[in-house]
Amino acid sequence: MSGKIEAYLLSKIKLDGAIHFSLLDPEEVSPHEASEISREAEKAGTTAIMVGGSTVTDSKIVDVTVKAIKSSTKLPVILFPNDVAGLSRYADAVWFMSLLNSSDPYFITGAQAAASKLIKQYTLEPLPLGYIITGSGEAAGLVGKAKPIPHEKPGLAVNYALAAQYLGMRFVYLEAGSGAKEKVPSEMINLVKNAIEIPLIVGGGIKTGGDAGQAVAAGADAVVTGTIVEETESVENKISELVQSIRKAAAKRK
Ligand code: 1GP
Repeated sequence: MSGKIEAYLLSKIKLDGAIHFSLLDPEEVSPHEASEISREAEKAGTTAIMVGGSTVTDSKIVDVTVKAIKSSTKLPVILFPNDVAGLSRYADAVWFMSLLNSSDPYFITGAQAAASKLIKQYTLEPLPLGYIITGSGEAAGLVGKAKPIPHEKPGLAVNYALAAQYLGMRFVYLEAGSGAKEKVPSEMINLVKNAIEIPLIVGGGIKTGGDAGQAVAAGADAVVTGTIVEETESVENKISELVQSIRKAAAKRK
């Protein structure tokens, strides 16, 4: 059963061709910074704010961050949890994600079972997502005990992405890891996009409009950036650069 955040995301993808998500790590930005960044990100045309980090252990920090974001923007807040502690009742939705290429069942179905009642109680909209870690994987790969898919083996990513679709998941996320030096390669994005019918999200190491445009030209329906938004002087200018480049690349694809 799909809800209103999913409908909103799908309609924005239809309208703009491809979309941008701003990811904020509650352990890296203060609630005040999160609220300022989100305000500027909304002006610049980001579609939603994602909140999460690989090492969150206290949900209170997620609560205060989400509340701060909610006070400054009307954009939906979608949780991107590393574990049950990544949940907050103040968000709109949660990527209900399974790390498909983890070597530990906890990250495939265990954490999901542990979190499910809380998600219901908090009335968070679950967005079923197949999460696939590639390349260096960075902290997400280590924490999630992933066996990251080598960038030179794009066909393996297709196998997982198709499996995600056949399991009924409604989004696929190809993740190179936050701060990755090597982004998900275009060939991998392209092969996965051509194989699946559900929206494809790409993230990890994307820093410029050029990087984001390249991912969309290869087939990404959504691009996530985290680190660059935290590092940049002018969030509005940087996100605007990313969003414009994403829309341009999507328009060329049509
Ligand atoms: C991490 O894909 C996201 O989960 C974003 O990565 O921090 O490198 O933008 P960056």
